Parts: sequence; structure tokens; C-alpha cells
Amino acid sequence: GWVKEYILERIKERGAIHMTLLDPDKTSPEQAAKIAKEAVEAGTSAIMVGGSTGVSESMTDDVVLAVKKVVRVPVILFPGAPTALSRYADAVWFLSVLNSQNPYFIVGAQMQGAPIVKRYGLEVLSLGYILMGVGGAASIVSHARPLPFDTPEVVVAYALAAEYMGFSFVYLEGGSGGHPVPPSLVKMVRDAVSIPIIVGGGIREPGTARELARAGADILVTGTIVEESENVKEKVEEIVKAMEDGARARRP
Ligand code: 1GP
Repeated sequence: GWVKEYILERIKERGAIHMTLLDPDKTSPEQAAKIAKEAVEAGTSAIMVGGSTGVSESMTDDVVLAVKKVVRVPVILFPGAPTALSRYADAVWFLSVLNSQNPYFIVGAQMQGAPIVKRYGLEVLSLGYILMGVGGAASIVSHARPLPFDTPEVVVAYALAAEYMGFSFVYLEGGSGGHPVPPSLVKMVRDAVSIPIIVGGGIREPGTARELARAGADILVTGTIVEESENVKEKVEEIVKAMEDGARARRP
């Protein structure tokens, strides 16, 4: 599909890319359009739409449509439930919470959502999702036991399992508003897997973005900073710049 090709191409070109996450429970369609426009001007490569709680399909529709009116980058769903799929999006992170304790979040919700994804003609981006650190709302909602940062071998093992199970991407999630995944852990995962690594949760500072990209993250996701920031463009720009610096520093 074109979205996957676009993502891989852009990672190749830039070393690492940034995506902006909008949560329809926290951001109105009007705010979403404004944030998306500024974020794209600042260099974000895609807009993700989703959240853990309080997100209906019609709320998702409204945010996706508002965003699509103002930007041309792909809009990718990041659904917290099969009831938050929008026919107006370009693609969906078809994610499995690999370290959930409840099979519903590993394959049950996916089974319920799959026919909807097909009916809506959404491009599927299969994603092994691993929750760690404090985990945040996503951990609680998806019955995950977030992996501690100090047992990196378990995180690496999950990431490798994601690759061997055929997922196209792996996501290291520190939990929204939490502490970012340590760069040393990203490096260990980088050395083990060949699929693109997405890192999100708690990224607020350019220095963090730089180190995560340098450690081998291919995609960085931020959500909270655009909800809080007065100047979205400036904030995203400094994150994107630092991330690209970090990716360049990683190359031999
Ligand atoms: C996406 O949950 C994150 O992976 C978003 O985290 O809200 O902390 O940026 P922040």
C-alpha cells in the first residue's frame, strides 16, 4: 500500500521520521486541524488518530475529516478499540498488544475489527505493540503488565517475537505522559530486529528525540506536547530537527 511505501521511503530519506498523535477524546476537530497543519509545516510525516478511552467512531470520523481537509500527509488510525475505526482514514496501525495478559487485546479486538477494516478499505500496517515503563492508560485499559525498563532482555525478546510473527513494525510504548523509553533499550532492540522501530510515550524534549533516533528508532510519536503547547509549530520543529540530527549521527 502507498502509506507503508511512503513511510519506508521517508525513513530512508531522512534517517528517522516523526508522527503526531491526536486523541479525539482530548482534541476537538477544530483544534486537530490547527495542530495538524502546524505539525506538518514543522516536518511531521503523518498524523495518527486514536486514544485509550472515550473515543467513538463518529468522534474519530470528525477528527480525521478535519485533518484531511488541511494536510496531505497520511492519516493513520491508532485505535484503542475496534469501535474507533474511521472509513475516512488512509491506514490503520493494526496492532496487537503483545504483552497483554488478556487474549482479547492480543487477537480478540483485532478479530472484531478486521471485517470493518476490510469494509472500509483501510490500508493495514501490522504492528506489534509492547507496553513498558509506567505504561499509562493504554496499559491499564489493555490489561498489560508494562515491562520494566531494567529487564531489557525481555523487551528485546518481545520485539524479536514481533518480527518472527510477521509484524511489519514494532512499537516500544512508554505510556502517554510517562517516562520515555531509554535510548539504551532502543539500541538493544535495534541490534536485534530488522523491522522499523516506533518509539512513543513521554517524549517532550529535543534531547530525548535526538538520543532515541541515534539509538536506532525509525519513527518517533508525540501526543501530549501538541496538546499542551501554545506554539505547536515551534515545538514540533525542534523535536524533528533534533531527531534528524540524531539519525545522522547514527550513520557511519
Ligand atoms: C504514543 O502514547 C504515546 O506512543 C504518546 O505519548 O502523549 O507522552 O507523547 P505522549
